[in-house]
Amino acid sequence: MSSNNAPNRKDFPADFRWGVSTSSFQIEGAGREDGKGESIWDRFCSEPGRIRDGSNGLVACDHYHLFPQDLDMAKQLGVNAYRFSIAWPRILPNGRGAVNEAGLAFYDRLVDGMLERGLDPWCTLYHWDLPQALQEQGGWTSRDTVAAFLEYTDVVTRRLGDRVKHWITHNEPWCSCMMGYWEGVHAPGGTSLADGMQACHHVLLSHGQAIPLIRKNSGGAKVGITLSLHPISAASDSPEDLAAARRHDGLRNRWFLDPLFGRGYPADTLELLGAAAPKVQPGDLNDIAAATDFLGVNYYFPEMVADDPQGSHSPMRARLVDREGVERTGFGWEVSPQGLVDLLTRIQRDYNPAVIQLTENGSTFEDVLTPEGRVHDTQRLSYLQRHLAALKQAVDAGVPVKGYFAWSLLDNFEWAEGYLRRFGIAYVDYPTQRRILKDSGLWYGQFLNE
Ligand code: IFM
Repeated sequence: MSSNNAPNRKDFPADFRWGVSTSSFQIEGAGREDGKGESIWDRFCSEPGRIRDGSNGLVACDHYHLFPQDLDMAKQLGVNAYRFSIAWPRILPNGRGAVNEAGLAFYDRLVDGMLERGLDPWCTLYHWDLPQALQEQGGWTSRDTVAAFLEYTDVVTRRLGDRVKHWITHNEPWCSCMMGYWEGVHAPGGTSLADGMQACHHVLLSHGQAIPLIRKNSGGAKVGITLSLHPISAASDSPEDLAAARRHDGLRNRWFLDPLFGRGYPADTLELLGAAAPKVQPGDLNDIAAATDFLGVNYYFPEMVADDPQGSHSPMRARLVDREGVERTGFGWEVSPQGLVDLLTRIQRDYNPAVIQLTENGSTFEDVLTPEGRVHDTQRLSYLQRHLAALKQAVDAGVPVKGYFAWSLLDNFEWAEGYLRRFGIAYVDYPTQRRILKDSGLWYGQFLNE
């Protein structure tokens, strides 16, 4: 099953963290159980045409009820860390105010289940399922949502902070804000650039302001944020394309990294945004730059861009160009293990974080369940092996990556694509909810148990 140049676990430092990654809305289901409130994704799914297969997250992988077997499977794989997220509307069904004890009790059970199995819980506070009640008041475009996030963070970290010692404030602000408030493809479906930028600012602010609170409630915890980042190249060596690549990098990567690392928003990007730039209050940038313990990086694919003088695709006057003749995933994303090396070395060179955690990496392909009950996902297996080899290359080059979390343990609800895209290393047969480790999952288990 394993190719000749597949890496070996022993090639990595002995204390390297090996995990799997999941998120609440994508797997939990139990959408209307035990007092859970409505989230923006519940609402988005109910709007015709938003989700490609017309599905929703009401049942998903039914992890809410089946989590013991999912944790068993993670343990059996041999991972030592399990990344999950909390559904804010389970805890505070109206976003603020009344706390739903049943929601907290579920995460008690989940976290205790991890600890019983020797899995270190890595908790993401926000993986996109904002309470709909807060959206009614503007969602992340409203500064009040920052205060609401702090209230929610306080409740969760006071309850779980004795057992959870790794916290991620936000997952991929680009997706929750830009795809959700500007590009209109994610909940809540907004289409205003200014709203997207304002939402981003509030998300980053809520991250920074949550850090001291988490540290207070969870003694000794390690805290960070996870960004979706892309290595970016120019479509040609022309000065125009090179400048477009730099501009695109400004919005895609530097917009998040610069303020988190204390440099404020990039001046070139701010200038191009013009009136769409966010409103920033005195002290905000200082809060956003709160010291963290690690930077979470999610890597999927590189981007190539060309000059777009009319700015018809982006305010950065850059348009995405498909590199020809390259391997692609089922989503059409370019497969580039070298992109991972390039990205990690660039982050180290330009920002020098003390610790990087690769909190997501994975691929979607058409999977076939054979009559014998196997899934021979050769392409995903190869993707995994080659990205681990690239990771080793980065570690050997001195990049301080300390952990890898495969996205995802299970096939799940892939947002606007519904259940059409399978990212799991375990196949989920949705009608029966049976889980079947794919060849990629079986190999990951072998690798981990070497
Ligand atoms: O499924 C998503 C996840 O929720 C966030 N990162 C990217 C994954 C694949 O698209």
